[in-house]
Amino acid sequence: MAKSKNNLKYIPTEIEQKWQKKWEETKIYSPNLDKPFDKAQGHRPFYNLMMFPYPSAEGMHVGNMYAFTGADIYGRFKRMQGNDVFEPIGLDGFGIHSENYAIKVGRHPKEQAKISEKNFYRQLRATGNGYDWSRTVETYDPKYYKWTQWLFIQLFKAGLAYRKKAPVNFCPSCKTVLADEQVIDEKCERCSSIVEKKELEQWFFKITKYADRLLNGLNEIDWAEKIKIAQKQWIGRSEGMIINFGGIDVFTTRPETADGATFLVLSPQHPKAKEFKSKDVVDYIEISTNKSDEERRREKTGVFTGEYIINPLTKKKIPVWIADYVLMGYGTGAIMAVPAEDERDREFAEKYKIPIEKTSLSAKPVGEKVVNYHLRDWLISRQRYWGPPIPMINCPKCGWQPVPEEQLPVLLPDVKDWKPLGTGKSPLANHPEFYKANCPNCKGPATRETDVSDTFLDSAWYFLRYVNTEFDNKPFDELRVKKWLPVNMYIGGPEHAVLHLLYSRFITMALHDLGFIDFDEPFTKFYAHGLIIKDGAKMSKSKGNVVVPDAYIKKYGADALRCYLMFTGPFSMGGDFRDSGIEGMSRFLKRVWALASGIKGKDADPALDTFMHKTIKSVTEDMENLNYNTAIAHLMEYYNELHYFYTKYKILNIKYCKTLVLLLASLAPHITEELWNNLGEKSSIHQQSWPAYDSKLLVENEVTIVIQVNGKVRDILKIKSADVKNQKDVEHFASLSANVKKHLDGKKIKKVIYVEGRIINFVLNS
Ligand code: ANZ
Ligand code: ZN
Repeated sequence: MAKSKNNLKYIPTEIEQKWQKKWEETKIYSPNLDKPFDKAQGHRPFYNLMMFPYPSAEGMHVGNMYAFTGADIYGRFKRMQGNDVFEPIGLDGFGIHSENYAIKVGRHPKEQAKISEKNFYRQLRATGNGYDWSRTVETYDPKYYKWTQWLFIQLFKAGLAYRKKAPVNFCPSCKTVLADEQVIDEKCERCSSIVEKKELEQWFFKITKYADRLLNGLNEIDWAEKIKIAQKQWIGRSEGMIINFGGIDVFTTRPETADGATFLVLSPQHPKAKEFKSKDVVDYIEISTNKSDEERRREKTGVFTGEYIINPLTKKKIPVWIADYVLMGYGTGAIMAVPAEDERDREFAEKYKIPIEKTSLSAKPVGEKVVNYHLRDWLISRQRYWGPPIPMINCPKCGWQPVPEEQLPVLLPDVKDWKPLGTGKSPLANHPEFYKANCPNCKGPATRETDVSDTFLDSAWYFLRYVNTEFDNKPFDELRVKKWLPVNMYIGGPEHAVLHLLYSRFITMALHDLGFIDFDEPFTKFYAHGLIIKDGAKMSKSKGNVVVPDAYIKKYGADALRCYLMFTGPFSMGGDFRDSGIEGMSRFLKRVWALASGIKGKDADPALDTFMHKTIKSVTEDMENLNYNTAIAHLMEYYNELHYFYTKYKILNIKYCKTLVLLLASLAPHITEELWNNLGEKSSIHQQSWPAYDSKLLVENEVTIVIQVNGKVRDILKIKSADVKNQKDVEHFASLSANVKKHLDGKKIKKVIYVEGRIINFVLNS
């Protein structure tokens, strides 16, 4: 073992694959999930989770790798700090995203899923992340979606799933209904087509029942403020009043402005609007029906009904208009318009020459206090193929019945005509062998639901399944869940601030209320990572600026790529990807390799001790805050110091090197494992304790030395007292001063006079 290792070359690919295999064989990242929960015994379960990925067959680019690696580094750090870390991985492969890709490449989604899965898992393994590979979850696996269907049934039984006919967003290109939140600026989130409105019968989850809980719960969780604000805005709670305004109920958040109401506006979908039969009104209603909410808000249009009502406060006659900036789905679908106070009303009044009158801001109309939310119920139905069939049966006699639990899963059949129809029906509706069923209640002939569920449902509960993958007879085991959840650290992209995070919170609350789990917030801490930028834009397939990690891993090793990515900036901010940067990181690792491979033992040095303890302290703090970039910078400084000593004395105490390797282990897991092994250690570095620092050793005594050139003071040098005895060191550090350098440059030094601990004088040749 002690045989000189200096001549061993650092060949990343060799050691990386070797250790990846070894880690999986020895299961060092697979904690015993049933170990008794005993704090005194030092068993501290720590669930470190990365947001569920939804990769396509093109696999991951370095922007994705950045996110996974940053999360993994934190998990590894927590493990070395003595926690029992559980870090699972899987993939969310159902849904429109994957199905659209299958359409694009002309392959059956099931077949495509296998290809994507294989490639994605291969890439993740090559990255060296410390996952528990014995517990993967894939949403299209019947063993998983059986329980997604079970979940639907629990919500149905609890009255939280219901059907209603509603105008829905329909994407003509994806040929499916979209949830409001999947429509961005009137366009489909997936394919950017302009979204249309369609009336369809759909399944909904009653998330609105949890609006207040979802709001209040935010006070109890450790999440980034910007994410909490996004959720609050999405829920959009507003307190207001319903006032009867000349016979029409209006919702207002500013009742005190009622005397400034100079007109009344009805939404075109308001029942009263249909009572006006003039051609102008009928035409207007017709046109506005096909517009999206966003379009309606942007360009304000309207039509005068010809009718007036009396403003109950001013007793003045005011006109009734119909305008589509007033939405039927909010408040009462009618407003008192106060152009003096409200921006939107003013814009409208100016356009249509309606009077604008000052209000006294103290009107006291009579009304009922109400609370309104912008949050809408969660639209679950998708008229597509690639998802879990909604487990419901419609009986002409008994109505909608859940599929009996012992009949789950309702398997998604292998069909050839799986592509979306665009008729408002799922492809499964062409398959009587699928939809013909017997009523679970009266056993008579009945029809199965042919829609599948929204893929956001798949990802709204997966964190519960990870700790229970071996159970086929239950979705999750009570004890396991009690021990491992809620998730201690959840890391993901800020773009999921609303949808995924809100749905997961809702499902958790519902499961809590149904008595399945004993907590109601799924993620104690949520950390939003930054994004990798390439050529000035976020790295993404749609931007066409994707960099694939594979070639870099082959050339420089996963460790160099990991460290490089983390070095681009604070993990919360992301950074710029540049080819030149990885070269530098690769050189740093080679230097660490050379240093740690050549070390022979020597006595400790007090000055180095201080540097080491300071380094441990800063790196520990950096890691805890996920500031991996500064952690790496501190390790580089520490390396330089060790290198300086080593070059000088040709010998170095081994503990300095071990500390370097330990502190680097979570960032660069392979090279450090190999070096650890070379330093004579038998067990994995990833099962070692994180180095501790001694705060007594952090302070070093400093001495101030005056630097002179030809007797003139040019700078001062602060140096550790341990170093003052060594004139060569003092000369070295003194010559680094910019001002001193300036005066020494190009000149020959005749001699150096050193008064120990006080003055160093460079005397030049004249
Ligand atoms: C008079 C008023 C005066 C209003 C004023 C606002 C400011 P939030 O906060 O989002 O709840 N409103 C009510 N129902 C509406 C609907 N269906 N479509 C569009 N707008 C609607 O907004 C509530 C306010 O938005 C209400 O208070 C109403 O205008 C308008 F200085 O009433 B307000
Ligand atoms: Zn029946």
